[in-house]
Amino acid sequence: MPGEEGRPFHMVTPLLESAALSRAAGTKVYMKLENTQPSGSFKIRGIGYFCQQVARRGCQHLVCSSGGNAGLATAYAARKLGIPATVIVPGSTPPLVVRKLEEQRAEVEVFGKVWDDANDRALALAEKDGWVNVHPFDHPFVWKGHSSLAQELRDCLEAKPGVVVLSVGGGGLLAGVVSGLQKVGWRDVPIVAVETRGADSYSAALQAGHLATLPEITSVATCLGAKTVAQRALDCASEWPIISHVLEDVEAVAAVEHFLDDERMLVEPACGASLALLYSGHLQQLQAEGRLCRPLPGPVVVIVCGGSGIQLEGLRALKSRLGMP
Ligand code: PLV
Repeated sequence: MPGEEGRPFHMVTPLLESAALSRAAGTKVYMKLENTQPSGSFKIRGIGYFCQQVARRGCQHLVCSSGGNAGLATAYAARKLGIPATVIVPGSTPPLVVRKLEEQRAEVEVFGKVWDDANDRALALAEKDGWVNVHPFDHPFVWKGHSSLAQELRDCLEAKPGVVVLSVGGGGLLAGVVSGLQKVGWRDVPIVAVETRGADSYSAALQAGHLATLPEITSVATCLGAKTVAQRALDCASEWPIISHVLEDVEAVAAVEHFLDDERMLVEPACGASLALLYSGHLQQLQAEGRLCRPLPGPVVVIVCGGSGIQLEGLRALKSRLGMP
């Protein structure tokens, strides 16, 4: 019998049809509402699982470098497990997230400009005795935890999806979903892997045929801002039909606003990127180019990955920064 700490920390999230997204995409769209997870994003699936595993092996202190959401998941899991946590965030992480991390009783350190800087600092701290580094996207436990998402889709949908749409930062969500789809036997369901320009390290790696490191992160979708993706994410592309797609910050932010109006939920631009694929006509464009079937053999599932680093004031600020009306 698994005890309390053996139970997963994540929730089984709702899968809802969206009339607005279906209208925009010209086909039936389901939203997998990962924004309703404790800690505000899908991250608790993989990171919750990782933290449980290392706690069993005697970890005494968790340290996580994060754009915000992986840190929030770590802080949540750490509190449940009764282990202290230190979260290193880069300067690009909104102060709102720092406050939320402190509310979860994590010790917070702001270090460097982008996530990669914070990662260097976390790796150094993790050298201490009993400390364990929680990587936000590059660990098999993290992928295994994220893979539970595909099982839930399998339990909920009558027919398999025609396509799964998700956002890519370092590629942990992608790697988890691929492994989950492999497990449930939905072998021919393509995935559209969406990034914003200026955080497009997956697209860069696919084009180069090997891992590529972006010189800097210029996108406002800071939670997609890993300069280099995980090797596993790149390997997935040779095992699975993955279509990489890059769109603009303005489209991702406009999608955040549309989604708020349509579905009454506020998400980060990192998640807006996936929504923009549907709102801004990119899905139809992929169909017109013959990269996706038309009609699709099943519904679209968009992973609403969520994110806690946004409030109305922040959305307004992003719009004015991007010169949006
Ligand atoms: N965010 C990571 C990495 O940031 C973090 O530390 O929180 N959607 C949201 C809302 C996210 O927070 C993230 C990752 C992603 C998508 C992308 O997930 P990934 O990294 O597994 O591809 C720099």
